[in-house]
Amino acid sequence: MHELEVLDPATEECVATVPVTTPAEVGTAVARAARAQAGWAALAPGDRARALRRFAATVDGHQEELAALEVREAGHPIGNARWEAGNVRDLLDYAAGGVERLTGSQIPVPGGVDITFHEPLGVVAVIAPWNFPMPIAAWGTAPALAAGNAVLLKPAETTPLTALRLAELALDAGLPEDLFQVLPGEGPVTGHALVSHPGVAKVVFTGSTAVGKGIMATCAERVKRVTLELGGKSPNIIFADADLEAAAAAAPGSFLDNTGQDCCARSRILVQSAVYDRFLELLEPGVLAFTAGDPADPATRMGPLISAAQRERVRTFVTETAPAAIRGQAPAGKGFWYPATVLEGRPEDRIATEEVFGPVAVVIPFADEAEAVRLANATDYGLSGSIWTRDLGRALRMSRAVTAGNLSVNSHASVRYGTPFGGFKQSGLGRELGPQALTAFTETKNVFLATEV
Ligand code: TXE
Repeated sequence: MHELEVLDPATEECVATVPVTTPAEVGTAVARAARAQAGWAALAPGDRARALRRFAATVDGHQEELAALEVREAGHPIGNARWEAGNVRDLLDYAAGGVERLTGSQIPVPGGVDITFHEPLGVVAVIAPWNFPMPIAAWGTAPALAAGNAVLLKPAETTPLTALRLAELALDAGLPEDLFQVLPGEGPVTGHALVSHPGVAKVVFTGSTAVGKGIMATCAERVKRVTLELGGKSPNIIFADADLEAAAAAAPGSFLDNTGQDCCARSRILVQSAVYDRFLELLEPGVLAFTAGDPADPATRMGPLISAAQRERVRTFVTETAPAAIRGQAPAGKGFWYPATVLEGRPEDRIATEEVFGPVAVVIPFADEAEAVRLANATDYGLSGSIWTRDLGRALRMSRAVTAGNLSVNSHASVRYGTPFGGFKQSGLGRELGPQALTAFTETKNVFLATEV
């Protein structure tokens, strides 16, 4: 039987082998999920909410175990991994709170009564990436279940372990058998079988823009519902009037957290020319503090990259450009290590336009607000970005002018379970999280009852 080999990215040791799901097994899983979904959708909303809250509590009770698993399969620092497990619990709780508030409406019309319902879609496929294996799996799964759907989750090839454990915990918490199944396997085989299966009503995909385009094309064949959360090349825009110390202290985490494998990474640092040199000086100690090291050590701020392939990809960006302005440290020997790196570059460089997905940022000067907007918007992406200024008017003007789905002013925070998240342009389609998260997993049905026949 064909198996996935899960490697610890910090040691390159094999942590586990996991059997892949064949296309025939995907078919069986869809049929079972459809049966489970019918019963789940028929439950009283309060009972569905209670089941999800039990699932949240079970995840909470296993936070340490899940975090340790995330350290092993993804190389995340333990402190970050604990946060991720907590985020899954929070997402399930938030979604549970939405079950009984997923109300339709009655709209006044002449000649009758008009009712709008939100009905579950049926079976939903969630295709998850490896960069945040647990939270991103839960972004799709929690609201989809809450809205009355079944979920088939395909985790990334490199990180199936936390997903498999979550499915076991769901059963422990009393969720119906087959309602939430995890189907490990390769993207083009298991993933494609799921996306193209006629019994799957919606696909939620997080991953590369190239694969996202292919998934959208496959979904188009059946006009299947699809949500895409793709890459980014987000700007961190620093104006001369900003609190420079605060901006420089926050910048390293914004592109080095998760070893830069973050779709929201602020990997293009745009700095107003008047403060460019000063900002680089202030930035350096913070970048150097992100020494890569053992993810199981609570003091570690940066782990390894996910794989040898990802490290090779990151290397191609750095060798092709100018010498590093700032370069941190990473262990030698086993493990997919890469040091924190800051390059000075030009807007047209590959490093300034393509997503690196590693601990690398480029710094580029700009003259004025108009140039900042032009540079910020000069990519095919539009996921997130930060604006550092003390001028409230400028903060609002920039927030409206930058074409991205998630902006932060004097902050780098992009993701909160209670606020909408998603990209403009080629960063994605649709939104996840926030108050509309459940509605995105429903079909709207309008019914008119004539009162004068
Ligand atoms: O992504 P893929 P990869 C970006 C980032 C990274 C690059 C490549 O720039 O360097 O993508 O990463 C599944 N049908 N992001 O190659 O291939 C696959 O099995 C169905 C940004 O790992 O897109 C995995 O589960 N599924 C990002 C998931 O898609 C398919 C997160 C993502 O893998 C499939 C990850 C197919 N034909 C990478 N092919 C973000 N937005 O946060 C692959 N998959």
